[in-house]
Amino acid sequence: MIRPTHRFILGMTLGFFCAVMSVNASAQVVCPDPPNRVSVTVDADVTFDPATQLYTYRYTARSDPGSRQDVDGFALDFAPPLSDILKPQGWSVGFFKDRNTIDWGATESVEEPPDAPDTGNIPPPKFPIKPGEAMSGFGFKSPHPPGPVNFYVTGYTPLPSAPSEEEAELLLEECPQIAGDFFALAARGVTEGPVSFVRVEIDIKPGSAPNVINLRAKGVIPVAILTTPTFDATTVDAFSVWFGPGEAREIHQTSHHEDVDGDGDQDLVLHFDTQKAGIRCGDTTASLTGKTSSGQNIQGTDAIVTVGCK
Ligand SMILES: [Ca+2]
Ligand SMILES: [Ca+2]
Ligand SMILES: [Ca+2]
Repeated sequence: MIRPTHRFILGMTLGFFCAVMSVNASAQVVCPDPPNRVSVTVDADVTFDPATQLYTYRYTARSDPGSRQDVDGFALDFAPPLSDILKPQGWSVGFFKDRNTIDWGATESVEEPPDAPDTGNIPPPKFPIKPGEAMSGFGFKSPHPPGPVNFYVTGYTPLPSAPSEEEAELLLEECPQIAGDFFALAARGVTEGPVSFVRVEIDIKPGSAPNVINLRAKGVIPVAILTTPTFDATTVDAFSVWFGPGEAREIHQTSHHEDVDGDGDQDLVLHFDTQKAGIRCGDTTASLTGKTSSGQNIQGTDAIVTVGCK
């Protein structure tokens, strides 16, 4: 299958270089919307079968009535392996090569009449998720229990056709927001999916609650990993830790031990660049992922309140 990124770039390439019926050959650039003008929630239904020791995950993606595009892509992070993968009618499924993300795409297109003009665009998907509608039929089985995972959605965007290579280049120059990495372009959220992490307790901004994150601030966000009767936070490898959707690294590539919650044991304190953490307006949680010195994956989540939004 073709991943959304590739679908998108393919659309652009075709749009640029195919002969087009253009009535407006002026160099005026009108930027198309990036493929993320969608607001989607994803409900997970998870059941466990003791006989097979497998969890069955079923997803329903619901596009808000205010979405401005039809949803044509849905991707989800997971801990491998997956089996018995399901897809809705007219959708195909694939995986990103360099990360554990499964990717469904509404790849079946509407049939266009044979005499339709060639605009160079990929025809619209036949079975998208339209604004205000929901789609089920995404699913798989996994040996791993549910935990919070990121999902990513894309919207269908017809691209303008450029009558010449120069104007195509101008379009890319003027509209950098329409091309790029799938994970940077896609809208995203958090749902339940298979995780193989040990859950750890974290405290964003130790000593303060609620954890107000000013997204305009150029500062750092302190995050403590707490030591509990079952987890020794001082075993965490600070170099392995990343925080937030932007996967920020510890700003000093170091950490210090401190009893931040005053319960007598040493916790681990890390600092992350606010801007690099990639937290977005309206996010209500932020997560931290890393490894212990013995290689065990860990993940922790804490509540946040965002301010400094436009
Ligand atoms: Ca706090
Ligand atoms: Ca403790
Ligand atoms: Ca402590």
